[in-house]
Amino acid sequence: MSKLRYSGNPFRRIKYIPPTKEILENAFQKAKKPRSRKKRKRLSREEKIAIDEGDKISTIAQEIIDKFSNIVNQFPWIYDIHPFYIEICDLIGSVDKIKRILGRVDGIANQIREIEREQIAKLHQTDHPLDMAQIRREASGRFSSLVRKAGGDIKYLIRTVKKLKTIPDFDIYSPTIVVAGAPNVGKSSLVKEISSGSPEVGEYPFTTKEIIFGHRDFRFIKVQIVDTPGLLDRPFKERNLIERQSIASIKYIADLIVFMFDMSSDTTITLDEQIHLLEDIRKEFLNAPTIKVLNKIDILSEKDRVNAQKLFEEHFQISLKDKKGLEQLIIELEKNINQIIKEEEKFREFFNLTIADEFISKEEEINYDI
Ligand SMILES: Nc1nc2c(ncn2[C@@H]2O[C@H](COP(=O)(O)OP(=O)(O)O)[C@@H](O)[C@H]2O)c(=O)[nH]1
Ligand SMILES: [Mg+2]
Repeated sequence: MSKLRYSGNPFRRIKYIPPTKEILENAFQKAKKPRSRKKRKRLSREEKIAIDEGDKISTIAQEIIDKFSNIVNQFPWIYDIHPFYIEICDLIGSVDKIKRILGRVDGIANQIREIEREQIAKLHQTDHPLDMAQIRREASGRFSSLVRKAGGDIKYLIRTVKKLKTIPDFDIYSPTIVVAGAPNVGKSSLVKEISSGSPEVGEYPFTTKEIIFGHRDFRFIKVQIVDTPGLLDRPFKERNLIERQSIASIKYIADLIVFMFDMSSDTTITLDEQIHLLEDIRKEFLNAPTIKVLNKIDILSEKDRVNAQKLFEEHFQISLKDKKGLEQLIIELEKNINQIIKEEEKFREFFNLTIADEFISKEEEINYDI
């Protein structure tokens, strides 16, 4: 992927979309104020009135055109939006509908310009002040009905943008670790433990589900850590369309999956089901390597831990409660992140760097105090 213009949530750049009622009110209000009066002394009364009425028409037209153009210009250019945000945008509303609406809004601005021209031409064809006022009123009427026609469209934009802005600011040029596993295994605890600062809780606005974003600097690489409660914790076949689509959007940002197991009596789904869930996630997130983590070893018997060795093969055993095993896990995360940065073109291009191998193989010298 070539470099995109926006990092973070591209919809947050949209500052304000005024409702059509406000656009009209402001435009008419502005037209009430008299324009400059210079160089008018030698003109006849009729000529002055024609100029005034023409000014009013142009002021209203210009105000409406400015507002409509501003709406269109505030939207990020579709080719500059990361697929993660496109996918979510399609869940919240419809990317196609937004495109069509912006096209219509742009079209209306052009029509307003056209009406302005027509009505001003008419002004010059009469010498009667009453006719002139009538021509201006006719212009106002035509502007109003055109703008009102866009009312529903603009309302849709306002509503959709409000929701779009609640999506977290995700940095598309930072590698992302996604934490998955059954409910209650300790996903949120892990994100909290390994993030610096407190994770940001955002929303997937189309469901009641949230998305939790944390960050951690692995030396000079800023990594995002994501927890998606209620999304990556149940078998995929049980999901509805919206949840499946949400998972599809996460696929675009997941570079590394941490899958957590719980063998304690806390567990909400059986170990077999947890293993199935992992298989599901592996299938779904084909391009992201998975690191398996067994949590809560503080309340596991030695027998369980030995069993886990057989069951999960290569995996990490930790206790978030006792802060055990975290150093090794973090070293493994960093190793994987370095590898991903080296291999993934999107990061290589952005960082524009070649990480020297000797830099990567020095983990043992670093103090992983957390
Ligand atoms: N005994 C023990 N409890 C833990 C450990 N990690 C998390 N928990 C508890 O497990 C419960 C669920 O943790 P949470 O992080 O919310 O899990 P999530 O649902 O996967 O996000 C909480 O009550 C935690 O305090 C651990 O290492 N040992
Ligand atoms: Mg949680």
